[in-house]
Amino acid sequence: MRRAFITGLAGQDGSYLAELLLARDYEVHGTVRPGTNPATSRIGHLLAGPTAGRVTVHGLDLNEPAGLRELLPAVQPEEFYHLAAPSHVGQSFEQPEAACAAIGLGALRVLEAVRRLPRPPRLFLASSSEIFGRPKQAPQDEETPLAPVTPYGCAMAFVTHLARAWRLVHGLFVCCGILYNHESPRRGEQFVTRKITRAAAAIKLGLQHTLELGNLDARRDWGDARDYVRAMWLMLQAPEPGDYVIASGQTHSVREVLDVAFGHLGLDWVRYVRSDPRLLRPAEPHTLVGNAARARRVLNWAPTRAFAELIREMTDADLAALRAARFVAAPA
Ligand code: F7E
Repeated sequence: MRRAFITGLAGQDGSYLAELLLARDYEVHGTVRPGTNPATSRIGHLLAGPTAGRVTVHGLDLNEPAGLRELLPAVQPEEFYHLAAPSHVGQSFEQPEAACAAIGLGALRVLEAVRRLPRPPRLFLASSSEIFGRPKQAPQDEETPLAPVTPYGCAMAFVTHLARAWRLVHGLFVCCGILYNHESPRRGEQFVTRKITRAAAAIKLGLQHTLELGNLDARRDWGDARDYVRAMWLMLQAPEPGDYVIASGQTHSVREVLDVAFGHLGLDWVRYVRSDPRLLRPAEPHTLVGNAARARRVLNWAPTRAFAELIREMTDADLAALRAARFVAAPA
């Protein structure tokens, strides 16, 4: 049985990746923030039933330098997926030092902990389209120069360079996934797609009356998180390590997310959405759209779910969850 290690096990990507690995007969170890209750997190369902004995959860603060170094020799994974990091770009403007330290030093510690093992596992590092910032070319690929414009993007550029250097200098099998936005019903509620799908559902049920948003004209290349974790796994199965852009290749605006989510529930979003200048960011990247040709060619990877279908699925999931919560909360 192969053994994999995932940092950020209870995140959107960590939980889907754990499902994928368990379905392929792996034993999965992973970290969650100390204080997280795994049973009520996104991996709760994996800790009960048939997969329970194959998942081990480690409460570990990755800002604590020695933690991973001490844990890894006992686990000895064959594959290591580093997914834990602050992921909100807007918040990285408010706390740039904390965000850059957690993202940059977090990845560096992983590289060093892995490198010092007697049999270093294959390593996946999550990078982001934010490294391209305001690129001169669209779509972007693995050769596009890095030009980040956000603290988050700068830190991810550092991670991307680290991966390239450690591969070259230390001969590590390390792959860097340059991931464009990826969403799902498990997306955190602070990200714009989920904020919108949840609000549409809450407004439909009369639980909410308005929705405050920032820049409605922002465009992103949005894909499905389940497709993106499959790409991570494929990268570590390839004969050679490398960097891969993982993207849908199409952009949509925040307005289009509103059209699909509210339209799916028969609502006109113009009646409910208010603009809140506090939600505008000091800088936005431009024309971020990815060319995943290398992943298609080398990994045989292709996205399976299109934008509108994904947003409708997220809206349905939020409607069902809110209905269930209301049913539980209501006295019999
Ligand atoms: O914003 C605009 C906002 O926070 C998307 C992370 O996974 O993808 C994600 O970062 C756009 C931006 O994602 C609101 O200004 C308008 O232009 O959903 P988001 P993001 O910043 O693109 C990249 C690839 C990552 O790597 C990150 O980890 O939507 N927007 N109004 C808003 N965004 C938010 N969050 N909230 C609003 O009210």
